[in-house]
Amino acid sequence: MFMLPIQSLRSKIQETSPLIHNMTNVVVTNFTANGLYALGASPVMAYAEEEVEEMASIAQALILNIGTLTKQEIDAMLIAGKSANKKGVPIIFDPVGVGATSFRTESARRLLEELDISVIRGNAGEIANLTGQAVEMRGVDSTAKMDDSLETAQEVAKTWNTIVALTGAKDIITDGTKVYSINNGHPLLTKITGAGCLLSSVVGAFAAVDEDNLLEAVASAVAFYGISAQVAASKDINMGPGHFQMHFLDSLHQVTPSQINEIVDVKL
Ligand code: ATP
Ligand code: TZP
Ligand code: MG
Ligand code: MG
Repeated sequence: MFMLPIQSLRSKIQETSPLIHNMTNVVVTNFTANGLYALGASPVMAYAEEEVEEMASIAQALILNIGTLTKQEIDAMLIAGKSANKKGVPIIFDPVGVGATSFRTESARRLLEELDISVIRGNAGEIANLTGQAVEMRGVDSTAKMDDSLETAQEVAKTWNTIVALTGAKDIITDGTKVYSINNGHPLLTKITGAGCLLSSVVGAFAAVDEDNLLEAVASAVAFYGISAQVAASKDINMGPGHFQMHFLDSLHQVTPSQINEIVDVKL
């Protein structure tokens, strides 16, 4: 039986506190920083054109998230991204709401064309819109069905020579050839904002401590995140989104190796 290195990468994050440079949206900034701290990483948010080149060059991962994009922010992302590429810092791209407006679609294409992106993490609609299919989006939420998601994820991975994490009730992690299918997670994740955005940053933290197998690091991040959500939701049978958010942050910090082993549900 194969095993993902979930606990060993998680321990490495706790031991080394990798610096994660987030260029993210105004909705999820605080939640993302708290989630990364709970995991054991060191978050920093930095956006100014005057400093992003320097910040990205000293980070262990760079997260580009277009949730509340502006032209200025995309220009700054390109500066940060080129600096990260020069230093070999992995870039995680979250194409929030791509397909909802032409500005989002054009900006996502610019980032993909001009940067070498290590991982794209998005919902089914977002990943489909990156193939040129016009899939309807409800703002930042996916309305896409999961039927042909595997082919879509593989196509995006091959086109941009990257790893794709397509998330939803089931998650697909692929480099275009090898595929991990992950059945962890909890529906309450769809009732709080930033569940996807924080996951993209958590993927960055796992990528930051990975030495030689990025695909497994990304799958480990997504599985760990889903397991943490299940542990959080199990604290109370009547749990609502407010308490879930609080318990979820605790779980990212407190989930035990034996809970990971018991709950993990991954197929290769
Ligand atoms: P959306 O904006 O469509 O909600 P998102 O960017 O927030 O997308 P999701 O696809 O919701 O991202 O993924 C965030 C996390 O939530 C992932 O860990 C995923 O596995 C989990 N998740 C999403 N939907 C479900 C579900 N119905 N059941 C279990 N886990 C889910
Ligand atoms: N609007 C613009 S960005 C954003 C909203 C609601 C947050 C999206 O977060 P997620 O993680 O994709 O659900
Ligand atoms: Mg969501
Ligand atoms: Mg999202």
